[in-house]
Amino acid sequence: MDIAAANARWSAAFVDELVRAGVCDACVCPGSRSTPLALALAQHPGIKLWMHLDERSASFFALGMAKYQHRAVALLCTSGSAAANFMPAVVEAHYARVPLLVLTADRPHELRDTGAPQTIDQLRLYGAHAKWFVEMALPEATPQALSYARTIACRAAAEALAAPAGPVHLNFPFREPLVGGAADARPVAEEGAESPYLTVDSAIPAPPDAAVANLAAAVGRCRRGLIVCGPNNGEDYAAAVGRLGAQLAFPILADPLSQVRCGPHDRRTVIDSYDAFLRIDEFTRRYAPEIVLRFGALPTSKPLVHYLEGQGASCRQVFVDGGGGWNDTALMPAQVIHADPGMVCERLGEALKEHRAAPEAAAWSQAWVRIGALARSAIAHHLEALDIPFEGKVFAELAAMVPPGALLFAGNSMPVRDLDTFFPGGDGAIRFMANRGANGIDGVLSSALGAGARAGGPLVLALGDLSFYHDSNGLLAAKLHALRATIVLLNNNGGGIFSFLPQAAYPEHFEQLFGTPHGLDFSRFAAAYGAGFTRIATWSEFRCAARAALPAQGVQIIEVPTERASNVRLHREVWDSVAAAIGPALSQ
Ligand SMILES: Cc1ncc(C[n+]2csc(CCOP(=O)(O)OP(=O)(O)O)c2C)c(N)n1
Ligand SMILES: [Mg+2]
Repeated sequence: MDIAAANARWSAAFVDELVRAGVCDACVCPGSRSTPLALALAQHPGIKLWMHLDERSASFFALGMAKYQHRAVALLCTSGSAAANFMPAVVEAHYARVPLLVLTADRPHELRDTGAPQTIDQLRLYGAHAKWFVEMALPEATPQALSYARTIACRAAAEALAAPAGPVHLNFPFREPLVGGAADARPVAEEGAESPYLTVDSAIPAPPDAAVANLAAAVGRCRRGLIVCGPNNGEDYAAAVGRLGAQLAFPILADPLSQVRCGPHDRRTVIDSYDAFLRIDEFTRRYAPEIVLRFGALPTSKPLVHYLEGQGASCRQVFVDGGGGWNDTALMPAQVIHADPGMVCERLGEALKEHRAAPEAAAWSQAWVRIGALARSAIAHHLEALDIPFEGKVFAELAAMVPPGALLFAGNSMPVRDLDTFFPGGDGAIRFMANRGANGIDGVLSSALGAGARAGGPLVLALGDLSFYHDSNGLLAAKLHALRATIVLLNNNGGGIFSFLPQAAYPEHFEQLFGTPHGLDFSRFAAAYGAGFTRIATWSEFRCAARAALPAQGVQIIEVPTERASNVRLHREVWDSVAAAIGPALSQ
């Protein structure tokens, strides 16, 4: 048997079928064992190849790209520890429901557990984090074997995309010779028809009629209803939920990552400043909901999560999840509806067509909207008067500058929280992203660059210094693939979030264990990767740098130097200003 030809033919059939199933991007890392698949991906005209030198960065790049496009992206590496480097991104893809097609090359079975080089146990390497695992057969060029390769390609793409989307792992053993069959490695379209070898149709379910009727009855009686929109990747239900909130007089507490806070949809009851005013005990005592309709993942805001967890059993909490998941940490009696969120909003709206919000319900909603506006304007006034660098103000400044159609990616730790607190709602359709599946500070740069590589508008990434350092290897992708990005580096020389936590009260080992100052000079990273670099000292310098960076070519890094201890004080001053502004409204 001609092994080289079988490897090439098998890989070409598999890749050809991936393309028919809708895959058009592949992130590939170098190595020998993966050669047949790498060649097939490089030679297929339907595949855009994104070459990466570091598997961890490659996998996060693929994750960001797949997440932005709601489309499966293929990811390939050689055998051994290369495959293990995909683990953090696979974990994030699992929890964030991102369709990743992870292809790992492996030694053939006779070379496993024999001391052969670059050989580890790759079977079910990602454990329960992969939705589906297949140990592929050894390549053969028989019609039946090629049908098998095509079938697996179609099934894998469909499985990765089916709700809840997630990573699929296919392990490919290859025998040598790995090259030499190239003549047969061209796309083998002639072996199949134009359409995919097999199609898989799956859909997110519509809500059961009984659940809608039951909920409509409860909502119809309710005078104090609330909608909470947690992180959700895509604006699929923003219009429907906006309409429902206005119709029912239910305030909508919209996490920026829900895609409901900003956009041209009905935002009359959308509240964007809850993170600041739900810290006020007097407010949370007086404003207790009877029903909460919850969409998306757990909200970013801690005060919001505490508020929801603090509601007693008299509050009916209803979770809507199109992916069949579970997004509740409160362990309270609740109702879960596994159905399409947009459809739930629409069906509920239809069922309550004749319903007119009671005066008490309208007053409840107006009070939330008024207090939300008071909080937002208190924040704006406070920030206006602040002329020193402050991490929160970066997001208010960006809100005034990023154009509709932009992608704003926030790093974990404080950036994503500051985005929540300081980025006001608006008409401009801005896509917000963050890695909130596992909340890691790894892979942020690469995920943003991967998403930005396929985004129509400019990419703005705001992240902390440790997150930047953690994935600085990811910058190479921008150089290799001529990507554009504005990176706002919030440099507080360590982990700023820990200064907000109880650990800060124990100074003896605080800096060593939590603050972790490093003293890195980030301009050197920029120079190494050919990125522009500006360190700002004033807000006018920030605006000037951001204005220049947004339309510029390449990567432009704007460093905002801040200080961890004063950052906590500045945040608390904002919250105090909000409490002072809202106090009179609460005592009325
Ligand atoms: C991979 C990973 N390691 C460790 C953590 C724990 N962690 C959470 S926030 C944080 C500090 C992040 O620092 P930075 O990116 O500078 O943001 P800042 O806290 O200063 O806003 C750490 C280490 C994590 N979330 N992910
Ligand atoms: Mg930091």
